Amino acid sequence: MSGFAADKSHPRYQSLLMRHRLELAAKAGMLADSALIAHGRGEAYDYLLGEKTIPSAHDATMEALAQLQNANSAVISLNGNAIALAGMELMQLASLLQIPVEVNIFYRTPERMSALLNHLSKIKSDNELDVEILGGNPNAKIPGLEGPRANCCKSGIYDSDVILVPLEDGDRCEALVAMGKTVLVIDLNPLSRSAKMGSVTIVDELSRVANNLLVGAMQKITRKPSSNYDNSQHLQAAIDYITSTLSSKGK
Ligand code: PTJ
Repeated sequence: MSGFAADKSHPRYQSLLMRHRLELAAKAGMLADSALIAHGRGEAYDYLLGEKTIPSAHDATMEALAQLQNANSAVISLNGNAIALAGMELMQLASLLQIPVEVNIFYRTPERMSALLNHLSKIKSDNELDVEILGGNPNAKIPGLEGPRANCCKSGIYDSDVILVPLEDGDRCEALVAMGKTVLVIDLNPLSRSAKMGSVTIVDELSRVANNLLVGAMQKITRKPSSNYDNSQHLQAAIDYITSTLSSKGK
């Protein structure tokens, strides 16, 4: 990757690589002005999680995969940070699962939308992926939301029954749940409103989740969604993990 000098043996290689991906995406006009602030908040939680997938997050990831595989009409919603950090892996996942992706951003400008859509189209053509990329021509609105962030596509987010939303904001997550959808959230902050609102919240770093979902889909791990999945129990497991990390670091 151009301009990225860190050695793979560096203990924080993965974290540095993610920062570099965000820097490149910012230069290409793909990110919101506050994207790096949001990422920094995520990094702080990731540090407390030991920068690894904890068991409850792995379980939530497998539940999310089961939900995506068993949906009638699943979609992956992509914002600036998600595309910068794991655009390739999420496109590969969508291609394997034969579901569309939809670019749907909080800070919507025509310039950002076209930079993000062009980036995904390039990933698609360079890797010969079979994915429908939605978001360019929204023709529906998420009820209960004001402004451009309500815009979505009828054949994507609007009609979906299961939606994967990496780094969603609390309001939109709530609005999607109110539409009756199964909302799969990725958020390193187990205390966030989206984490609490989600049907299945994966408290893990987005690029690790994308990779775990992709590996699961490639290994053709198929299971039915659990009938008694308890999101709050999984959030509590993440909080307990963080608390135990803090008390052991204090010793
Ligand atoms: O591209 P846009 O316009 O849709 O804007 C995207 C951002 C992320 C800027 C926007 O959605 C935003 O401001 O997000 P928030 O409200 O700051 O929320 C970001 C949440 O994601 C926080 O709870 C962070 O802890 C979490 N987070 C940040 N980076 C990661 C993360 N969770 C998982 N993986 C990450 N890499």
